[in-house]
Amino acid sequence: MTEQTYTVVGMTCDHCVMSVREEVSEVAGVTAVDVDLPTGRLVVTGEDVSESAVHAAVAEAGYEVRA
Ligand SMILES: [Cu+2]
Repeated sequence: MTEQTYTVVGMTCDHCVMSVREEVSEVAGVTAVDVDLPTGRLVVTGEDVSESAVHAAVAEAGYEVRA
Protein backbone atom coordinates (compact mmCIF):
# COMPACT_ATOMS: atom_id res chain seq x y z
CA MET A 1 0.00 0.00 0.00
CA THR A 2 1.41 3.36 -0.95
CA GLU A 3 0.38 6.94 -0.49
CA GLN A 4 0.66 9.59 -3.18
CA THR A 5 0.17 13.29 -2.58
CA TYR A 6 -0.99 15.76 -5.21
CA THR A 7 -2.10 19.37 -5.23
CA VAL A 8 -5.38 20.05 -6.98
CA VAL A 9 -6.04 23.51 -8.38
CA GLY A 10 -9.48 25.06 -8.77
CA MET A 11 -11.58 23.51 -6.01
CA THR A 12 -13.76 26.07 -4.24
CA CYS A 13 -16.37 24.19 -2.20
CA ASP A 14 -17.42 20.86 -0.75
CA HIS A 15 -19.07 19.90 -4.00
CA CYS A 16 -15.72 20.22 -5.78
CA VAL A 17 -14.14 18.02 -3.11
CA MET A 18 -16.86 15.42 -3.59
CA SER A 19 -16.41 15.37 -7.37
CA VAL A 20 -12.66 14.86 -7.06
CA ARG A 21 -13.12 12.21 -4.37
CA GLU A 22 -15.63 10.33 -6.54
CA GLU A 23 -13.56 10.36 -9.73
CA VAL A 24 -10.30 9.46 -8.03
CA SER A 25 -11.98 6.66 -6.06
CA GLU A 26 -12.73 4.98 -9.39
CA VAL A 27 -9.07 4.78 -10.41
CA ALA A 28 -7.77 1.19 -10.42
CA GLY A 29 -6.10 0.17 -7.16
CA VAL A 30 -7.27 3.14 -5.11
CA THR A 31 -8.49 2.24 -1.62
CA ALA A 32 -8.72 5.66 0.02
CA VAL A 33 -8.93 9.28 -1.11
CA ASP A 34 -8.44 12.27 1.13
CA VAL A 35 -9.00 15.82 -0.08
CA ASP A 36 -8.25 18.99 1.85
CA LEU A 37 -10.17 21.92 0.40
CA PRO A 38 -8.18 24.92 1.74
CA THR A 39 -4.82 23.59 0.53
CA GLY A 40 -6.01 21.49 -2.41
CA ARG A 41 -4.06 18.58 -0.99
CA LEU A 42 -5.11 15.23 -2.43
CA VAL A 43 -3.83 12.07 -0.78
CA VAL A 44 -4.41 8.83 -2.66
CA THR A 45 -3.85 5.51 -0.94
CA GLY A 46 -3.75 2.25 -2.85
CA GLU A 47 -1.85 -0.47 -4.68
CA ASP A 48 -0.02 0.25 -7.96
CA VAL A 49 -2.00 3.42 -8.57
CA SER A 50 -1.15 5.08 -11.89
CA GLU A 51 -0.23 8.74 -11.44
CA SER A 52 -1.45 9.61 -14.91
CA ALA A 53 -4.78 7.93 -14.14
CA VAL A 54 -5.11 10.15 -11.05
CA HIS A 55 -4.32 13.23 -13.17
CA ALA A 56 -6.95 12.11 -15.68
CA ALA A 57 -9.54 11.50 -12.94
CA VAL A 58 -8.97 14.97 -11.50
CA ALA A 59 -9.33 16.45 -14.99
CA GLU A 60 -12.52 14.42 -15.45
CA ALA A 61 -13.89 16.05 -12.29
CA GLY A 62 -13.11 19.43 -13.84
CA TYR A 63 -9.92 20.38 -11.99
CA GLU A 64 -6.19 20.22 -12.49
CA VAL A 65 -3.24 18.67 -10.71
CA ARG A 66 -0.44 21.15 -10.18
CA ALA A 67 2.68 19.71 -11.82
CU1 LIG B 1 -17.35 23.53 -5.70
